Order: sequence, then C-alpha cells, then structure tokens
Amino acid sequence: MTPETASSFIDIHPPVAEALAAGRPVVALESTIITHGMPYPDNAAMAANVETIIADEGAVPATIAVVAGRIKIGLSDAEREDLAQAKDAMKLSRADLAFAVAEERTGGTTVAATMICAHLAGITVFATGGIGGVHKGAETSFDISADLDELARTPVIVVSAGAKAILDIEKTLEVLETRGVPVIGYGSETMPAFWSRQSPFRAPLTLAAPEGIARLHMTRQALGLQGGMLVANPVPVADEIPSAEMAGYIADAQKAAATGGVSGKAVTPFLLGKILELTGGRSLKTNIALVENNARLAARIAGAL
Ligand code: PSU
Ligand code: MN
Repeated sequence: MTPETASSFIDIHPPVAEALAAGRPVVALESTIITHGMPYPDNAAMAANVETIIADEGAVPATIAVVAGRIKIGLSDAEREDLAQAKDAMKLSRADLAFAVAEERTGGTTVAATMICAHLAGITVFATGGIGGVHKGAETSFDISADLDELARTPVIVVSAGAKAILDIEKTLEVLETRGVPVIGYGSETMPAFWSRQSPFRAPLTLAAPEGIARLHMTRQALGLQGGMLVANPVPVADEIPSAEMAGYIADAQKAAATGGVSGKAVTPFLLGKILELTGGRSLKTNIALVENNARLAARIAGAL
C-alpha cells in the first residue's frame, strides 16, 4: 500500500506490521486528541485504554503521530507516554503534515492527517472522538475543518461520536453530503452530537451492525467511489450529557473564544478546554467514554472487513 517514496518516512510498529502482513484487523487512532484534546495525565490514560480495548476485541491498535519527523504507525508505550507529555507538539492536518516531517518536528495528527497516514500504511478503519467540521459562524470566519475534505478523498472508515456540538452540525452534514461522504448513524436514526446522544438532525443513513458497515465500504470500493465514510456512534447512555445541558456551556465557551479573539487551529482546543472547565471535568469523562466506545466498534468493523 505504501508508495515507495513515502515508506522512507514511515515507521510501522512491529506488531502493526505483522498484523497488516497477515491480514489481521488493525485500527488506527489519532493523536491530536492526545496532544491538544485532553489534559495530562487523562490523555495518557485514555490513549493507553483505547489500545487495550482494541486489543481485547482481537484487533491491533495503531496510534498515529509524527515524532521527530518520523511518521509513526503505532507507538510503543514509552513513545505514547512521551507524546502525552510533549509541550511543543504541533497540531498536524493535511496542510502541515509534510512540514513536520521535513523539519523533524513532533505533532499529533488530526482526523485528516491520521486518515492520510493510515491509508499510506494500508489501514482502513480509524477510531476517534469527534471529527472537525463547519464551525458556527463559518459564513464569516470560513472555518471549515480539513477533516471534511479528507473524508471525501481518502478511503478510510472513521468511527466518531458525530460532530462536536461546538460545531454547526447541520452545515457539517450539508458539506459532507455535497462532498459525497456517506454518514452512517450507528444503530440510530438521529445524528449524535458528541457529548449527547441526540442532535436535532437525522442521520443521513443508518446501519446497526459492523458487518453492514464493512459491506458498505467494500461496495463503495467495488464501485470505484472515492473517499471514506463517517460512522456516527452515539455515546453510551450512562455517559452522556444531554444536549439541553450542553447548549449553555457551549454558548459560554463560544463567547469566551470571541472575546479572546481565538482563531484558526486554536479554536477547537480552546473550546474543548473551556467546556472542560465549565462542566467541572464532566465533559472529559464523557469524551473518554465515547472514544472507548468508538474504539470498540472500530475493532469490530475491522474484524468484519
Ligand atoms: N475531538 C476531540 N478532541 C480533539 C479533536 C476532536 O474530542 O482534539 C481534534 C481532532 O483531531 C480533529 C481536530 O481532527 O480536532 C479538528 O480540528 P480543526 O477543527 O482545527 O480541523
Ligand atoms: Mn479550523
């Protein structure tokens, strides 16, 4: 899968390489959630737990990051712990992935960059928390995540808990539809909203089993349709924060971002940090629970493939 020109920049962790060579299930994991999405030490614990969950489901986890210019497909425990504590890690999307490689920098890969790296390594299934999308106010800020374009072009199945409710979910769904990305509510006809099981919007498509998701992916491949798919897996009932309650926190965080003049790639980390503060840590607990839930489903999809 890896083009010869790319392989010299990539280190595939031995257990991942073995699984790929043997055709056993592998699940990619992103690392911006580690470097920019959660505080230490919760980020380190979350990153280790999701790997265990994937292994318990019979798949091999591959956390993807750039470490000193090397694209890492799977990290050792020590590398993962170092990344969780790194102070100067970049946030890497399609626009800056090659910069970090060329300049020998270290960074967490976003959904977009993780999809690129997973595909280079021949990994088809990827678990995250929430994808980036169209930000509220995008009609003036033009802030639309590169994750959406990546879903349109790179054939990786992304398992998420939907789009964060800090985004404009309706516009995010519109862009995904325009760009030809299947969005599948997992066991739900409603689009989940990250911390909450329900948004006001319908899931464009619904499937209730990993086998169905695997079949859809293979059908798209067989038809020569490009790009990936987004699976929107609602957070477990026991861990959700209902949307009515989240709305107030989100509005306050957005006000703080506007007052502080926060812009560009700092917006998502700022809002997540602010909401963590406003919910007294409860949003973080929910965030961890939904990532674990997504890791489990991703491992089952990888198994079905
Ligand atoms: N969801 C989280 N925490 C995160 C992110 C998503 O709970 O840190 C990250 C993902 O890596 C996603 C990125 O790809 O935020 C989107 O950033 P932007 O909006 O700048 O494209
Ligand atoms: Mn953005």
